[in-house]
Amino acid sequence: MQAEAAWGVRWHQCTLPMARTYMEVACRKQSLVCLAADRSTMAGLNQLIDEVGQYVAALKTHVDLIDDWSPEAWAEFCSKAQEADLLIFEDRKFADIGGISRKQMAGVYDIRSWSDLVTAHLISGPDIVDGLQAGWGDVHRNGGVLLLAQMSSRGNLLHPDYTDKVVASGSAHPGVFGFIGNGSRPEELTSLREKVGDSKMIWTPGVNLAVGDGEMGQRYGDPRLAVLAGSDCIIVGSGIHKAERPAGQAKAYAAASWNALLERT
Ligand code: 5BU
Repeated sequence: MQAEAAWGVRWHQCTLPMARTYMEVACRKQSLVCLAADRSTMAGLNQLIDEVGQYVAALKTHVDLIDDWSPEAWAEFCSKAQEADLLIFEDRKFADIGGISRKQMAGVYDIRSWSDLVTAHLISGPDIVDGLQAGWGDVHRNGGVLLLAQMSSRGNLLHPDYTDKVVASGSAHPGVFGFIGNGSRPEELTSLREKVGDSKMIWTPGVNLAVGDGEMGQRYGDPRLAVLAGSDCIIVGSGIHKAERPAGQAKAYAAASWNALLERT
């Protein structure tokens, strides 16, 4: 299916190159799933690509939680992800001033050289987005920033007035790919979508086919309801990587999210 037909108004208004790339990958895979690949070994991560790569559009990583990380093993993992037509999204949650965020894109992990997307808090002000974009620019690559407008965990401090300020500032910035919204609460997502309009993505963690409370304050909402409320990508971790049969679960999340997109459009 053509991306324009599947995404409707979002395709027309969300013109950032990385957003268009994502929407096309999602169409090829018929999946709005970003797998939160929270495995702590390189073998575990590579296995996930083999098992579920065909059912997901992006991989979300936490590069600093891997026990046996090495630059060579990571480079291999990233090429494997590219071959499987997956965007790579490092959920680094940058939060420092612009100049330091730029430097943090380099360093041991060299996030700027392999990430297509990263997350950032706007707590330090809007220059963080320029810093992160400068980081990609330093290695002549393009990338997009997802700003945390909401979080899925209980008791978080991203209150509605803070969300409004993040949306107002981020919506105007071409380096902002979109916003993280709370996938566990469709009503919060509906109101976030109203504020954001159609020109930016909303990606949502806190999604699971088994809704309710998760470990350590995590909360889960239903994938279909998240997409109908305005989410453009459901971020699913343990629902897939801890399942007995990850491929079967990934397929189910892909179908739920893709059918909901078609229903929404
Ligand atoms: P889970 O296993 O589906 O609960 O994994 C959720 C992932 O999304 C995990 O990697 C978190 O770091 C990430 N996450 C989240 O759960 N909630 C948030 O608000 C943000 C990220 Br931002």
